[in-house]
Amino acid sequence: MNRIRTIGKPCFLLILAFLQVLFFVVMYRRGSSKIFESFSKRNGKNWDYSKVKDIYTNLTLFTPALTDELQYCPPKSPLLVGPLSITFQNIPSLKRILKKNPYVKRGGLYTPPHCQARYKTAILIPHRNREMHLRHLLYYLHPFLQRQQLHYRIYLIHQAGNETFNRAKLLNVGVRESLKDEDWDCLFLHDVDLIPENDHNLYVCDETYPKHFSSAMDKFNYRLPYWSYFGGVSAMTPEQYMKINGFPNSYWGWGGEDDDIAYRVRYAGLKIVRVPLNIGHYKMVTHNTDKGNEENQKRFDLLVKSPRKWKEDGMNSLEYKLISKRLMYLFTNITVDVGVAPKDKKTKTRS
Ligand code: UDH
Ligand code: NGS
Repeated sequence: MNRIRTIGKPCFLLILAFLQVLFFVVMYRRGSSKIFESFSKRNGKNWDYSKVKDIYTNLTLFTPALTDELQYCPPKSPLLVGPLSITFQNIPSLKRILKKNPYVKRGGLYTPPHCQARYKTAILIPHRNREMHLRHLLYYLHPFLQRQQLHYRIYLIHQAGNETFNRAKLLNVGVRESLKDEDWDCLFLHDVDLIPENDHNLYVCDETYPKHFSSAMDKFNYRLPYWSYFGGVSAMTPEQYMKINGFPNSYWGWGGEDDDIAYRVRYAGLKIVRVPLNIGHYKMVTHNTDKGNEENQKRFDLLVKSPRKWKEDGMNSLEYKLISKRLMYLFTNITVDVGVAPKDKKTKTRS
């Protein structure tokens, strides 16, 4: 009874209102993700990104083991160095990348030569007309994954033709095609222009939930742009991917498909887990809007329909024409005809 009377008192309500205003001021001034970042820092190492290492340092010291019976790689790789020096000043040639990665086999496949890997990770990159970005990514990603002692393969899912780009559908194709090669533990859905800056950001899936890796991108001042953001780099086990029915095939052009995927995760009774902001640092190669990937004017309508559509638009309705699958020196190139956007789709150039 007494407590009810206290709650009813004007001074109590005033304090409550003050606390509420204070909460919003702090959130607004510092950015919510900055606040969560400080929580995450308490749990982890406070990395100093002004002290960086070359990604190839001492990498080739680990030569093939002399015996056929390899021991499991240690649970924590001794090759990890932390923050890495990433620059886009010179575009490395494929020949140079190849020379620096002598243990990478055709198709962009790697198995540690000195120990038996604990994880098998497939990297799936949606692609068209971004060859320069691809060279930067290959230069940094190969040694990054080798430092983590993973068994891995890099796949490029290349959209043939000049029709509107469809990132999500390309990733569905990548999942289907890569699982024909091997029983991957983990599927990485990786934009071509994002380079991880810290090799402690392990390219391994969370066993229970879909995981977002690019939680702190330089273009967003190393914060999350919004709470449910799931774009850039994320990863799922094949089981998680099938549980959300993969990605929607119906998003043509820029935007919204990553938000749809984030919704699907929830509809399927899962949640998104994230790499802490102090480790999930990524540098983006800056670029302009791509021709053929203009803003999708239908994306908000599609997002509204998402709760009804997710079970029928995805891996279970995926149709495409495989044009070729080539084992290049540093990656597997899957070229695919994903079809065209429905006729009534209107797109406009982003301003
Ligand atoms: N992609 C291609 N080719 C394209 C379009 C997209 O390869 O023509 C791939 C690529 O892997 C890229 C990903 O799809 O990283 C996502 O592309 P996006 O254009 O949706 O996202 P991104 O973050 O750029 O690369 C956002 C638009 C930037 C506009 C900047 C205007 N100042
Ligand atoms: C949101 C988009 C996402 C996009 C994110 C970041 O607004 O697809 O911005 O974009 N969602 C919708 O448009 C509904 S970025 O700054 O990387 O160009 O990923």
